[in-house]
Amino acid sequence: MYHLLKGLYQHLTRKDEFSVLILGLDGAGKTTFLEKIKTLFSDTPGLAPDKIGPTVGQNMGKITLPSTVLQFWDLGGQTSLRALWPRYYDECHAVAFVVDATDRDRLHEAWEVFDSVFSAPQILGVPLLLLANKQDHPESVSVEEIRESYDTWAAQHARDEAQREEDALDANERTPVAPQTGQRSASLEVIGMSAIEGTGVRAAVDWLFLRVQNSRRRETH
Ligand SMILES: Nc1nc2c(ncn2[C@@H]2O[C@H](COP(=O)(O)OP(=O)(O)O)[C@@H](O)[C@H]2O)c(=O)[nH]1
Ligand SMILES: [Mg+2]
Repeated sequence: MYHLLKGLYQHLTRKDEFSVLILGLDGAGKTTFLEKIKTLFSDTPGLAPDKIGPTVGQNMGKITLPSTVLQFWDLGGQTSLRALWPRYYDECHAVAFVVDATDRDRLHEAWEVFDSVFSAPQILGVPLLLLANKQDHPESVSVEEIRESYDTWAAQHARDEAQREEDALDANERTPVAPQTGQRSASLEVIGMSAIEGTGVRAAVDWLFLRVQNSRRRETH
């Protein structure tokens, strides 16, 4: 009974406030994205791109949408700072992962980091959006190519994992590897964006806004 009443109370007084993590390698454009969100969706304009330095620690930005508050956490992407990300996983309602589509040399590194987010147990069931940033740049990889690049990397990664498992197991005890990540990647949403110019930023926020409303995690808070 107590739990029922507590649940009802929480339901009635619930503020629709959701946390969105902005993750990605350093230099991907996470802070530029956050500042553009502030400019487009709040009364206080965000920092201009030339005023943004490397992020040490975190930046936060809150925007108010119809009956909903979205709180964005832009976490530092340098290797040393990535170790802090999992501390935020339990509390987040969605993840926006930003990829620098002009940096072909670091795409694989981006996929490795993306995969570590993707396969974190706390992130299962949390809406995950991939943003192919810097689409304004003439050298940038298109959304289709970004998806292809990830799929190719993920397929290879799955084969490597299966091989490792096979090597580790006795031939009689082999079990098929769960294709969980593969299944999820098929439904992965990729949006092209230019955080500097603002193209795709509204589409990204709209997607996150809609998805957090239906997020399973919402029910547990
Ligand atoms: N051409 C282009 N450059 C961008 C874009 N977004 C960010 N940048 C640049 O990429 C660099 C890193 O951006 P920043 O937001 O600090 O990346 P963070 O480390 O992920 O927070 C800066 O020089 C930005 O001006 C974009 O959409 N297009
Ligand atoms: Mg930053």
